[in-house]
Amino acid sequence: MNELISLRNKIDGIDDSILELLKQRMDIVDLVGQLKRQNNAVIYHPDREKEIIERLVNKDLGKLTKSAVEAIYLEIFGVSRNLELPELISFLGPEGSFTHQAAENRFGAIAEYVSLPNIKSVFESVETGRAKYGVVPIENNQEGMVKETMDLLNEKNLFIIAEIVIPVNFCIATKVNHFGDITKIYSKDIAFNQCKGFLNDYFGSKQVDFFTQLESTSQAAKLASEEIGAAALCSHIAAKIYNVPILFDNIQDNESNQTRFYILSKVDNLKLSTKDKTTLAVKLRNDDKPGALLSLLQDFQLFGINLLKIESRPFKDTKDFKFWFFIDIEGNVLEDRIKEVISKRGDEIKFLGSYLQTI
Ligand code: PRE
Repeated sequence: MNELISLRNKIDGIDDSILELLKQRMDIVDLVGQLKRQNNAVIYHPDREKEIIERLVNKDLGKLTKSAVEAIYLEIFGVSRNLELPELISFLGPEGSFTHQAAENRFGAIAEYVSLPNIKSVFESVETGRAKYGVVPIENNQEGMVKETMDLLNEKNLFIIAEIVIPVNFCIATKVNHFGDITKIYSKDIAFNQCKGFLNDYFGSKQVDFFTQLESTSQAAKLASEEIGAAALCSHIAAKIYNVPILFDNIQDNESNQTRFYILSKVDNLKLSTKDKTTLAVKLRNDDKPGALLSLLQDFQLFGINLLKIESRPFKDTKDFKFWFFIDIEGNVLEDRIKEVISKRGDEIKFLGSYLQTI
């Protein structure tokens, strides 16, 4: 028995060394991946994999067979390729939407993007690992909070790892050189509504069918790229995707219209900075007694935590008219004062993420 224990101890020691070496290998694979992404090179190199296996199976393999070495290495290559793959980012589509613009602002041109039809499918793509990060809208400063995003954050187990704020800017994109030559403007109802002043000044005398309403502003940009005389009232990114020149920029009535987006991830990605924000979902335990909310706010005060936002949301799984709170506070969960208030409140608080505060 003692002999078995000592042999197992030896195996444990060797496994530690194998793991350490695999970690070192993955660090290098990561660098290879970065190089490949910079040069837009292909990730999968079956020729290189074959070369590695052939070199190894021609060594003294001891008790290992060639096919065992091959099987082990094919697994390793699979893990490597996964690591090297450009990050797949899902966003609330369609392509050319402001959420797409927010995603591109954050992740740049190297990342791969997938446009999904609704907020729930963005959450699910990150949950299942099909996408590494998901980008969804959370708030527009004119229209308020996006309820679906708050509710899904409460239901699912994803973390907010960053927020992005972008101005809602519209432009007129067309291949026509002079606005007098535009024969039609395509766009979406919201965009038409948000640019009424400009449209009235420049195209006020036109017939109603001059303005054609579509499902999305990217569809508008696509038509503007295809039809002679057509223009699109759309976002910059939609104009860019369909390669349509911008004739007028920033034509929205309201200059202060901004939308805030979240980047979602399966891991909380915690990092302390000088100005962080923490988002919580709070279900008060004694909400049938007076002062339940007050006692939470007093805890924030006690621990020196500044409240940034509080929104109430209904519980959907009960017939009662009960609600929970979506709360933003200043600070990071890595700070003791925030850790303490969360542990004091126990399961009343669900942590949704700590990230750099941009507004
Ligand atoms: C590596 C991974 C994937 C490729 O298919 C080939 C080899 C490896 O794990 O060794 C590294 C790599 O990307 C490369 O050498 O090009």
